[in-house]
Amino acid sequence: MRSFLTELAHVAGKIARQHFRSLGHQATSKKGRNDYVTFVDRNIEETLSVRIKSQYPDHLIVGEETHEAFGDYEGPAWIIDPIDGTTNFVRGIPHFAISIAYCEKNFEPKFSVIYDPMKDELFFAEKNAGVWMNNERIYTSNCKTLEESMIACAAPFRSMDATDDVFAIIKELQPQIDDIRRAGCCALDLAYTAVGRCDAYWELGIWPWDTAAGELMVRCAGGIVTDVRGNEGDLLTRRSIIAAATPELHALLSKACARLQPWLDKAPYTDHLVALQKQA
Ligand code: LIP
Repeated sequence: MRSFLTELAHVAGKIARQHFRSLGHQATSKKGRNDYVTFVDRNIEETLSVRIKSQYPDHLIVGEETHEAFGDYEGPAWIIDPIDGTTNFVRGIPHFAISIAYCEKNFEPKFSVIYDPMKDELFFAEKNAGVWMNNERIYTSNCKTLEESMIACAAPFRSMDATDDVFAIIKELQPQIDDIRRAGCCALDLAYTAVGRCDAYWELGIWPWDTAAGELMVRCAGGIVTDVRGNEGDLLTRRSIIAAATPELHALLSKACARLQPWLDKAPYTDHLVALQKQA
């Protein structure tokens, strides 16, 4: 599985590199406010789906651009983000990634890969085994306090309703921590938390394809991942995330982010994959 995932990541990365900084405006369309999709996203997702289906015809594929109906499906599934950080990609900022998670059953990731094609960094995780960056075993930092922490996060960019709460959290945190980063690629925020470049990451508004691969990575590297209410499971309904290097830092960050909890009961955060499927 490791070599298959690595091959998928490299094939996808090659396509992304070929088209980086060569997209005209016509090549970009918007699914919503600040929600870009390019033919490159679609091309990569299609290429990955064809390769996966030729090897595993019965497996389900849940991709950012196209997802099959899954009903009560509990079998093997692949969760794919062909380009996480599409806005960076479209603007020529070399910080985006291909994110692929393989779930053997119940949508619980067992293997995952995140590939940054511009820096040629490949992060691979296997449940109960560990995480590697370009074949080197990696671990989260041992950071337990806010004072020493570098914390990745996101500013609201599609739905703006929670903006005041998100910036209130940043305002409270910033004087207490080392610094924040808003780099625009959830998958790499999680990979960087796994490798100890960042100590934690939080965001409201994520989708399973943004987080599936990276969640496994942070856990396998020794960290903790939940939503803003402290729930660990339910990948398919997750719309928020707090990932941290240690339980201590996770607890401090969860407390700081508590004001986000009520948003999970409000639109658009009540939209999640299971709910959307029921509406369809
Ligand atoms: C998104 C980024 C965004 C980040 C999200 C997600 P997508 O990628 O653009 O900055 O906050 O978590 O990673 O969905 O546009 O490829």
